[in-house]
Amino acid sequence: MAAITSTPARLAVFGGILVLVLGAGVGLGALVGPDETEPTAHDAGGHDGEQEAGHDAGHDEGGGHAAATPAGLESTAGGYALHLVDDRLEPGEQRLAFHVLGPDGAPVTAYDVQHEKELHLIVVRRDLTGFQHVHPTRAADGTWSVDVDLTPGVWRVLADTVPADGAPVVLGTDLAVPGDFEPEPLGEQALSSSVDGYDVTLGGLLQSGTETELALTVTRDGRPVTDLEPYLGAHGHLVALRSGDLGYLHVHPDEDGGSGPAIRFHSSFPSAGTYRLFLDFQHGGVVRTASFTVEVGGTGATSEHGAGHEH
Ligand SMILES: [Cu+2]
Repeated sequence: MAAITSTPARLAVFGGILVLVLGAGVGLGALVGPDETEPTAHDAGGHDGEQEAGHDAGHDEGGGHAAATPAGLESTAGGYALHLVDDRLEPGEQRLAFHVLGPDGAPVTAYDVQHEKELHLIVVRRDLTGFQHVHPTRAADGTWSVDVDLTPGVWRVLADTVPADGAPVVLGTDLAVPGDFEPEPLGEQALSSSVDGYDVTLGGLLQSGTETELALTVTRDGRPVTDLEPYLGAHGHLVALRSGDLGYLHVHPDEDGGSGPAIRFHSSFPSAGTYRLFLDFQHGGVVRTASFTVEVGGTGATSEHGAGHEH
């Protein structure tokens, strides 16, 4: 501490701080994902751009603003549109067919690959039950199709994709399934979940407006599972949806992740509130999904303040 006396030493220190700040900015941009910062994604929708600007103006906390608006809230974004061939399907096992329409209105037939697939599709009922993360097949004419299992209610269909020559985009639209709808409550926060004899425990900071690391630890019969298998290029895939509007959060697996028992992810919760998390992991050649309801606290609140604010 006492060593910093000469001007060159101070300059060196300031230089070091500057590099650190710039480094943090680059890292955050990479984690948030290019679609949230890509100007072209907002050029096509002036409304979206204004919303983003409003968020930026209203929040002076550094780092959190980039994730203020979750993805998947719009059926048309960045010049692309999600179009269901039939937006009403009967309950049961059904073939869901759709197009991603490009700026020219024609189905997109060329995509970039992300996580080993051209398109990741989330199909979930609006009460956040019936979650399915599937990978449709594409016909040469750009028609995507996949088998899904439906129950009566309104469903959300979210397509996470990267059209070739375009920015990454997440498009969402509704699908109606007729019949007697029995809404299921989300339930209280639960940081552990059981599926097929596996127990998964969620750890990490559940606070909005900041980059947060989530760790999901998999055990079986009380023993850590250390031989999780790669699935789509990672040892687990996490999807987070906001209750109420089913806003879709970008969640990025830790590059250095091992084969368990802990799988680590980075994300930013855009607001306080209730979220549902879905973890896909593979073990013994089978992909399973563990799900969690979590309550996320407010921006910048201490845990004490947050608890008082929420209850
Ligand atoms: Cu996928």
